[in-house]
Amino acid sequence: MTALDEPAGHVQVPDTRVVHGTCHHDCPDSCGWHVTVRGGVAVQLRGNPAHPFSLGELCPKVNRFLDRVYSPQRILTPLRRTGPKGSGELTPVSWDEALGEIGERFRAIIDRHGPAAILPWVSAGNQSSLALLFGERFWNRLGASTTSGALCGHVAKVGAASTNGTGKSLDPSELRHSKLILLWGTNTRLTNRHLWPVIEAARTEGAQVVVIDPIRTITAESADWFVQPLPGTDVALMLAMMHVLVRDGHVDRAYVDAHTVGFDALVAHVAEWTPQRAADVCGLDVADVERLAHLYGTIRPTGIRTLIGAEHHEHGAMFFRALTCLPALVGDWQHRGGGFSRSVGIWNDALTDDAALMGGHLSEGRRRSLPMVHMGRWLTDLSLDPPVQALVVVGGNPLVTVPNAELIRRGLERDDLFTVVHEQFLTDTARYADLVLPATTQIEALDVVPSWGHLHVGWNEPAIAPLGESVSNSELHRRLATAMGYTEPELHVDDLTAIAQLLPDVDLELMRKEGWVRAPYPDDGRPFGDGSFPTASGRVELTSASLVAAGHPALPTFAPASESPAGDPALAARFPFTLLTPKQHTRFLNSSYSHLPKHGPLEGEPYVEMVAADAARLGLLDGQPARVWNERGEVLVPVRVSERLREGVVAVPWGWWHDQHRGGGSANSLTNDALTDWGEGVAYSSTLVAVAPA
Ligand SMILES: Nc1nc2c(c(=O)[nH]1)N[C@H]1C(S)=C(S)[C@@H](COP(=O)(O)OP(=O)(O)OC[C@H]3O[C@@H](n4cnc5c(=O)[nH]c(N)nc54)[C@H](O)[C@@H]3O)O[C@H]1N2
Ligand SMILES: Nc1nc2c(c(=O)[nH]1)N[C@H]1C(S)=C(S)[C@@H](COP(=O)(O)OP(=O)(O)OC[C@H]3O[C@@H](n4cnc5c(=O)[nH]c(N)nc54)[C@H](O)[C@@H]3O)O[C@H]1N2
Ligand code: SF4
Ligand SMILES: [Mo]
Repeated sequence: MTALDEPAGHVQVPDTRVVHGTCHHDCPDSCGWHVTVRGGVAVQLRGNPAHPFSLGELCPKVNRFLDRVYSPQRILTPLRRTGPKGSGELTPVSWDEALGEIGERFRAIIDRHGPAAILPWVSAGNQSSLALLFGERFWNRLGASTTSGALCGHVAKVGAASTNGTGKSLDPSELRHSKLILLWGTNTRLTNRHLWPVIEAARTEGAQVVVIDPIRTITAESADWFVQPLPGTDVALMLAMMHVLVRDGHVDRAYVDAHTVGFDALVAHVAEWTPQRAADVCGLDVADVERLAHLYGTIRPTGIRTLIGAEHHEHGAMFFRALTCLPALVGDWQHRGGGFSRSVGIWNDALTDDAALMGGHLSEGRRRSLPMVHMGRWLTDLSLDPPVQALVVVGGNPLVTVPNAELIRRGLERDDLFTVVHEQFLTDTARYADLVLPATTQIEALDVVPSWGHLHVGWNEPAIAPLGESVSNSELHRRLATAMGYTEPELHVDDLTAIAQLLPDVDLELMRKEGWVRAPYPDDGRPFGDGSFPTASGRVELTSASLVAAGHPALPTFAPASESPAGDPALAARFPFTLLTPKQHTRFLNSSYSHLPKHGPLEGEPYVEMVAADAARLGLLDGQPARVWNERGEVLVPVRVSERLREGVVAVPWGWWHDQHRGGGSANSLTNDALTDWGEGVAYSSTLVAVAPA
């Protein structure tokens, strides 16, 4: 059925209503939308013009969201595997049968191995609060293992917190007050499109925009100036900027004396980081290093905007540690529009009681935790005590989204692993499930959506009833609790009650009517306007005793990634290219949409992008099939010759499913599953590959 078709035998009902909701995708914009419903069918989904951040616009993915909702490929009943794992051969079963089987398998595993042998793997396919967090009540009660670290965002937070004592940063909408905007490792026009008008507004007031990225992205194309360092080298660039700030007298000494610790040690440390040294490490002209430092030293206020691109390296936390030293040196936190801006989800903490929603008190002891990123490793490690015997994937497609995917595939192939996937579609991961359970889409379930790109928590009113037998994430976990015979009332509360527990001080009727509630944020726009920082010293820690205690350098320090040309020349002799796998498509949101007919095919097929000089050296022509490989896996993709990269750097776009690549595999068949320096994030971009004609 398509969005505009009425169900068979349906008689047109005159009542048409408009329901407001909030996009659930793991995207900073958390747009507000209006769904027009006629006779129980959603017939139109459009941006809500009153939404304070998205102002009525959605995006090329979600403009066609109803194609997703009413896709003939939607999973609408529980399914049980009938063929080999990975074959995707499944047959419909009832919820009773599916839950009966889960209860039986879980009890047997608990008897033999204990509850820690069961692991929920929850990702942000739906980042609404109930979808993401309510299920934790059940897993706490069960005593299942849990995952630590994250695929996205956590490293930026802990890196920033090691300098400032908190991951809090500037509301990105405050960039309209900046006079210099550094978009450092973020592709705003693609990944955070509703922020672009704010940047354009600052520009009309005279702000300059500089993009710092190893790829000449569409955002770089729109900048006043584009700086293109080699991947993973930015910390060297920051140290040279500090060197110039000191050398040329651009440090705000009064601010530094009052609000930082370790300045003298930093000055000694950066003395060796001449612009020439950084230029050599980053592959930049020394004049460009000087110019960037000069602009930063002389233009107040400067707003530095960054998201996730730079986090996905072995030294991802150090990037944020070093970056957050810069605003303190120039005193930028004093000025409206000065400082640095990452995810602002943390400001919602003043409204949301996540702990109450997750029900930690239901857990009898500490739950074992395994790094989210190391999925392939722990799924294939039978020496773990206990080994993972049951995996429940909710809101994630790890075979496409997690590094070292071929190792994950080997884990998912284990005959003795009981895998349950709660999904809307038969994803690459769901094809390996013993049971696939049908999930609702955002217009079918009540929820609230905290944003990480603006300060509004959005209300999401269900517009239509769940399609088929699909259930929301919260309903799934209520049913799992029933299947296990758990009777604690917290496990069975309805969605509205759970939302009230999450937002104890919010007038929910008002929020429901208006569509959102704004998180508290300083009126004068300055997150650290009073000059105090929640570190041990109460100041910005240019030197950090707590980092030293955790085994890290006291000062911001550059080191090449272990898997990089400078970090391992012997490996680089075999795999000479650094691989980037950025978000590239206007019609994809992470792994969602590439399989839908009005999304995927319009983006063409996945490819490996490289500059003409590299292609010529490899004997490859534009459009010719190439093999891209390393010791973890390979993909076969056509070559796209472009001028967007540096020599020695190639890019394979990410988000496509395995069957959309010739010969299977996907970008993450190649990527490095090393943990970041701290924060247990992913070093996706610390990856070396070889490329040759296929
Ligand atoms: N190589 C490489 N890999 C990356 C990245 C990269 O840049 N390069 N980026 C990383 C980043 S930043 C992120 S955040 C992750 C994202 O990784 P994921 O969170 O795994 O990816 P998504 O595609 O956002 O969502 C996964 C699934 O959630 C399902 N889903 C949507 N709504 C619901 C729901 O309400 N309930 C249930 N049960 N399922 C639902 C969708 O159908 C989809 O299949 O990927 C990471 N992986
Ligand atoms: N259209 C679309 N929008 C999305 C998504 C999507 O899949 N599609 N995903 C959403 C999600 S989950 C997230 S987390 C955000 C992420 O939003 P962004 O962080 O903006 O996106 P990324 O593509 O992960 O990385 C941004 C840039 O970092 C660059 N980069 C990589 N390594 C380095 C480095 O060493 N130094 C520097 N300076 N730059 C580097 C990449 O080349 C890339 O252009 O986007 C969200 N929005
Ligand atoms: S995916 Fe992002 S930009 Fe698109 S509608 Fe959702 S929140 Fe807005
Ligand atoms: Mo993300």
